[in-house]
Amino acid sequence: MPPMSSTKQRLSDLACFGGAPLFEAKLYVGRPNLCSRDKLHAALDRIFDNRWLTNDGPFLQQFEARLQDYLGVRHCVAVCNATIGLQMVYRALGRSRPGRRNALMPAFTFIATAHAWEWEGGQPVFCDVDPRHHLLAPDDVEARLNDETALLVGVHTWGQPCRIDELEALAAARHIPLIFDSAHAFSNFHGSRRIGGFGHAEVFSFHATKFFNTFEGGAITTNDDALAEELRHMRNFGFSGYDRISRLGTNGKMQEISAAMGLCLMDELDRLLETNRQNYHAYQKEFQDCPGLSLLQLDHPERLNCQYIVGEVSADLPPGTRDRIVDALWAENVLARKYFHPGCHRAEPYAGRTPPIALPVTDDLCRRVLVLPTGTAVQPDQIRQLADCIRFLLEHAHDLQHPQDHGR
Ligand code: T4K
Repeated sequence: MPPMSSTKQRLSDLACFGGAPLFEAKLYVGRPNLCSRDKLHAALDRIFDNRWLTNDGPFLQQFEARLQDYLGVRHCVAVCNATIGLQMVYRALGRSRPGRRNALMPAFTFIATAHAWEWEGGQPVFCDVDPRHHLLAPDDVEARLNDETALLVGVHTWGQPCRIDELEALAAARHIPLIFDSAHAFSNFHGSRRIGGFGHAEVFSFHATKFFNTFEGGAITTNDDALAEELRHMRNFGFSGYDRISRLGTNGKMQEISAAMGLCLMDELDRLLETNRQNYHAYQKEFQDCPGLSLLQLDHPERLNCQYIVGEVSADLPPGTRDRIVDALWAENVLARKYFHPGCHRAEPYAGRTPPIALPVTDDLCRRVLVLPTGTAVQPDQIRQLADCIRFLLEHAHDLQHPQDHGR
């Protein structure tokens, strides 16, 4: 194999044209951040000593208490993943208005936001987002609200708080429950409060690819005592005591080892946040003069987890350029992602439904957005090399071949 190439000067230097890849080891979006091995081993020893592996164990209780304290919210119900968490909240709140099946939500989100509601027998109604922040647009929500609306779902996309105050006003005026999919927003602030206590409930993801993870996992947060109790029962098959089943439930429980991972990683949150913010600023610096690609600018990066580095390929470049850039990056061992492509409204089972909806901003973003690697597995000099490579790719956008299959 030819040696790694640190700069690309000719087309033949590109890995997609036979050159050496920029990086020897793959750079991933969503490479898990890890805690101290020794700490997790010690926790595992205690789990073995306890012989208590799941079902409301001591690590889970401690983890939930710590999350409540950290997020400044009355209740935290840890779950096995955010998708089940969303399903539980949708079921608990989405049926308060019988006969209504529609939940308004952005189409520019991970498909789980929509699937969880569909899974509960509802029907997602997709709304557009704003081009600057990629967040649910309240005016589009207002235009689509009607007597069939059961729920309003905001998504704190890329960790940015969505337009919470306006969505709260819209939901309150119509007496519709408001839920936030906060999968990206753990530890982030809206004003002086952390995300977690807004709307009727919020749902976090602690999936391996999130900056804070519990292997798989998530948490529902709420200030509503009755809702929290209902969710705790729901999480455990509907049991409200031994031999007492008080409602329909599921298995949404978080295991002890996941709660232990969460506790260990909470001790390292400052380090993880610092790394992400440094990477964010390094990316901003490297890409400030990069014709053809602009990075999403966060309003207050010092108050956000900065876990996604989001680029937008210029609309002036030929159609398909984003896809060709992503393919070329994969060949260089940079596994950039096209989140969120396709938009939910163009994915099954929603795409085949009529009438087709026009969501111009979403459609445009889905064609142009790419997400770049960050987190503790990415080093500052790699960001510089990556920026040089992307600049070269953009300069030669017209020469790039059609997307090739790099083993995806
Ligand atoms: N709502 C929103 C807005 C979300 O973004 C998500 C999830 C959810 C709800 C649902 O949350 P959970 O039910 O998952 O708790 C990934 C994640 O699986 C998903 O959690 C996340 N959002 C979504 C944005 O990204 P994929 O299909 O892209 O995952 P995958 O396997 O391709 O992994 C992404 C990259 O991370 C890969 O390049 C490889 C790398 N990776 C992944 C894993 C699992 C690693 O290096 N190590 C690992 O262990 O969805």
